[in-house]
Amino acid sequence: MGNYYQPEIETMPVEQIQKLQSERLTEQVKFVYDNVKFYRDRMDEKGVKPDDINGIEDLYKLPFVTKDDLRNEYPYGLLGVPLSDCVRIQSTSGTTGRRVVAFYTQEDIDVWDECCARAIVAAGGTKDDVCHVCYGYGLFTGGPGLNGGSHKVGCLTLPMSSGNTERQLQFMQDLGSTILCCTPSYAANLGESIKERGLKDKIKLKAGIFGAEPWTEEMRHNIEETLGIKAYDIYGLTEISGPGVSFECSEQAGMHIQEDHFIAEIINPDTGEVLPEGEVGELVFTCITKKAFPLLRYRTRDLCYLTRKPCSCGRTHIRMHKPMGRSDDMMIVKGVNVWPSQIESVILNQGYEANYQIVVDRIGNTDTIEVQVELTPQMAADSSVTIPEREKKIVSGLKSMLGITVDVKVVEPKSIVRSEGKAVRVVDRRNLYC
Ligand code: DLL
Repeated sequence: MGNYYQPEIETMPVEQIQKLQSERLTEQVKFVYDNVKFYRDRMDEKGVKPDDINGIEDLYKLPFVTKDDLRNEYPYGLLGVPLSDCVRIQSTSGTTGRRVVAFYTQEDIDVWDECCARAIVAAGGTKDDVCHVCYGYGLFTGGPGLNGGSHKVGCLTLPMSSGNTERQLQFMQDLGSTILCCTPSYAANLGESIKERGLKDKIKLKAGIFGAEPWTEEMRHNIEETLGIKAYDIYGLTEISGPGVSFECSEQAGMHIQEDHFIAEIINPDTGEVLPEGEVGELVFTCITKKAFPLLRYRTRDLCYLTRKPCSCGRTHIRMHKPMGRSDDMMIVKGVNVWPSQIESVILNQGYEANYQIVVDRIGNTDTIEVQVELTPQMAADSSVTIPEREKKIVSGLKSMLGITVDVKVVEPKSIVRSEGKAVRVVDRRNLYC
């Protein structure tokens, strides 16, 4: 293993991990109760006092935190430390209304970097590697997270960011990149470009660390074959820090959750009841070391199950199966989190009615998204605005709402099939969850 494998933590006997979690949770609950009014009010409402939480067995007593809570408390309502102790923000994709801004102290960043460093080492990374990071940099956590982890491991770090495939391939060859970090769809794209240009022999990649969006085992095999690498999954979310909340080891049999920093639970998304190991439900995280943005029992909306079956890599941290779906309607399209309600609000704001359909597909390795919007009868009778003009205006509204370009097709009144039950707003043909 490389120089950032931490066996004393990563292979700690389960009872010891749980003891550590209990100590950290107890402290963290006191910390948030004293420092965050939101938690104080919520716990008081539920009649829970910090003294009632003496270990992980008491976790269920705490209230959940949801994405709506984060929006309501935007921007500073969940801060656990004075703003002057924060050194960074990161943010989810989406609109002003939907955006979540997460804050970090320097210690929070150090922990996050450490989590990503462990993921890189688990993928075989050492200080001799050249780590090619083409997740986006900026507000998105992918680039900054893997960048920080790569520094910690001591790899030569290429902060490429996303896009500009020609430049990616040039640097990959010239600087001998050995570890590739990007979304699986971009990895597949790069693989295709390498194949088309006959560059496979000039590429030294040995491993890839891919996440931020769902991907199937078939996609993993294709990427492994075209790039000649082993492809490792990595999971995370902005609210909880970013990539590296969990990661795959060489067994590729679920992602180890970094239990010294996060406690995972699986709940029934309808009732909130905690489910036993092995059952599929909504993943919930409690951060036990983060100070600036300390989320307790945060509902991720990702559906999966947990397992503590021993892993032959020696790591004892619990594993999560890759997300098998979501308990809300969020889609990840071209790497961006998209809610149908965002699309609806743009359409309604431009005077259309809620007769629309969103069709998401994947052509080659690229996501496509088309929104079909129905004209109202009045609009159809109004010849002063042409259909292309209408489409252009919706495309531009959606671009500023979502940050991605969406194809728009304005269609005749009554041409979108009316549903007799729930409207089918989204047709996702990608089959991403396996
Ligand atoms: O996607 C953080 C990240 C960056 C993870 C780079 C891995 C690599 P968000 O933009 O906040 O953060 O999106 C979080 O993306 O709740 C999942 O639904 C989805 N997601 C993240 N990783 C995976 C994965 C980053 N490996 C949301 N498989 C999460 C499936 C994933 N879905």
